[in-house]
Amino acid sequence: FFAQNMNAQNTVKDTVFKANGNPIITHKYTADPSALVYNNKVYLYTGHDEAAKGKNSYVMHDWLCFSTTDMQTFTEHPSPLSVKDFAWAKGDAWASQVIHYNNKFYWFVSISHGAIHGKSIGVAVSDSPTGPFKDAIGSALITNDMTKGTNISWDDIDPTVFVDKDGQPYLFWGNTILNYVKLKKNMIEMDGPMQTVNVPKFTEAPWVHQKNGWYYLSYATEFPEKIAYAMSRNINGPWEYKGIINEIAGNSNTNHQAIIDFKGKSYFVYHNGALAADAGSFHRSVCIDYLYYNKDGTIKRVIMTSE
Ligand code: FUB
Repeated sequence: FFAQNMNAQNTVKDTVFKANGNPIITHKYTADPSALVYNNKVYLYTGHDEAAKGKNSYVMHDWLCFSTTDMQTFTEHPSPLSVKDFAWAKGDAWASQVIHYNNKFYWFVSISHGAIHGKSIGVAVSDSPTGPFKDAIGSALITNDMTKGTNISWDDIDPTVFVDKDGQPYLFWGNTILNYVKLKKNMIEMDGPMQTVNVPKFTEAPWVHQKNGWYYLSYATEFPEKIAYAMSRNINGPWEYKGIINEIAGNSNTNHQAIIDFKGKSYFVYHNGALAADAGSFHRSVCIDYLYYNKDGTIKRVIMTSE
């Protein structure tokens, strides 16, 4: 299943590792992946595009969970979290991430607030990576009222949590403006002031990971979206922009990535609109390709594969 082809521009092509090829989930439309490595498994958490055929807007009611031991066969677990689990919210199960911390699993979600205009960040918690999850706060962690940096109602979306070497968790999130804040070790309260990160042409979908002493901040840039990234020696920056990781995701305007290492290999998890000819921006599908680093820590371009 595996072939690799590097060209002069330092790109990697033809990375194939799944029995059924990309997209990896074909019985449902899946979007906004996040991935968690835990106990020799990868847990893949996704959004769920349910718009009727031909409807050009997001219809997203719940989040999905899959696991794999080999990155080839993915097992779906019963839908572990939905908008209904947040009594204060009213809809829109947008991008999310699950993080393992102090023997609990915290699911940070983007969701529309029922009383406050705009999108918010909520948190659910479970003792198991597959749930059941329950609302950890009973209200939003971040609302549109707290961050008035833009005129848009969807600027408080796309949470990603990174735990630094000293155990300190950080929440990054945003659209147009990239915010971050320290979290208390209970994961459900802020521990200090909200700050912003200045990276070029930030649209949304931040993801923070660390490898070989470098911190990586990848994000969706421009619109239609590509995934770009910056590197730093410190979680608080300064972040140095390093370029594009992958191009516009075919016929999907959005792109949304997770980056993990598992069993000695690095993976780029993302979505595109490639499941059906008429799929596209509101009928997205999660894909996975290998990710390769250069000796200086920079990331080689991912060329999306369908194999
Ligand atoms: O899926 C809804 C929104 O589209 C997500 O929150 C963004 O990252 C973009 O993928």
